[in-house]
Amino acid sequence: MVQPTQSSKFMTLVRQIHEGEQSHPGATGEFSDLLHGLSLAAKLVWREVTKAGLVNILGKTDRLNISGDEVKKLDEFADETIFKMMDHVGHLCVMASEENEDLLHIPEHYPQGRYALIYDPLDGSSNIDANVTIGSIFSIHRRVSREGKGTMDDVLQPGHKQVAAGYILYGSSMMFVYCAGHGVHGFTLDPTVGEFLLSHENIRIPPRGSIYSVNEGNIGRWKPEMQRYVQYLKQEDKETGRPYSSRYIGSLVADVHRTLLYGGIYCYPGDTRSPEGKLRLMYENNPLAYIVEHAGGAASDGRQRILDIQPDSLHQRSPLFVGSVEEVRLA
Ligand code: FBP
Repeated sequence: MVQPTQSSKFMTLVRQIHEGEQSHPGATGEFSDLLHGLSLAAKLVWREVTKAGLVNILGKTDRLNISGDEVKKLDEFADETIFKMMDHVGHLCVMASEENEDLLHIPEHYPQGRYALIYDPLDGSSNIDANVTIGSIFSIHRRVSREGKGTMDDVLQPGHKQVAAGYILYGSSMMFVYCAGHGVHGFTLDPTVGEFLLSHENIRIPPRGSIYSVNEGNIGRWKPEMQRYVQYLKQEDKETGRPYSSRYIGSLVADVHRTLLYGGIYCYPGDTRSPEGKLRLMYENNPLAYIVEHAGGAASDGRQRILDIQPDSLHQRSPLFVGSVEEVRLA
């Protein structure tokens, strides 16, 4: 006789989203379709990532993207896979990808939907060939334009207007971490059944932490106050738990995921070479800030809350200080 259980052992990503929607009067199931489509695209990317060392998908495409970064074969595959998996679901009116200069419109022969999808197809590209954890990042907004083809206004909305965001980790295991306004949840892929199973329910970031993550190789280009801040973290002082430990993978999703679980802070400040830092507001900072804030943390550009920044261009950058609320305040 089967005993009803509450265990999350059987909580798949699709089931949790469905149940989440059922508790919302008027929910249309569009969301579960969107997140389900993204999770499927992620599985296809994961398949290529895991065999990258074996097949000729490593290395470069000799193409530069809008930010002048070299485009790697795996980037391109991930970019196309996410677009092709999402262009016909009928819930999107427009997409924007870090790898593409302009908006990605939904093909005319597919229905235009109520949402806009913004994504970084493959984050941490400098680590691809070294088999280090990389990821994909996504952000979803409700359209503001009335109907038909989506517009720039549907994408260039402040981060606090996001209705969902998340990232996928391609690491020792594959994880799908998302928030749709009701807690941050992590699912781990069980490759034996090909399903994402709930492994980290309602993630909460510790209010404090003693790990800092920043590329100190840039210290010579930092402002004096940023140099002072990192020097402060490295001084000996038991009372304040210093010195902090330094951890820097160089894959934003991996560094932020660790910060989410262990606490601490990840920083990519502006510097003399790039005053607005390196990271992109729409594809990287907004979705990660949404996740960390919903887990009880904070995210700032050093002056204001990331989610309050009114974007004015698709590929604009902003400094990022994200992590435990006390650590961001200290920074
Ligand atoms: P992309 O790989 O998507 O371009 O992202 C930028 C990134 O690789 C982040 O993942 C990472 O945190 C950062 O750049 C590393 O930059 P740097 O090498 O300057 O420390």
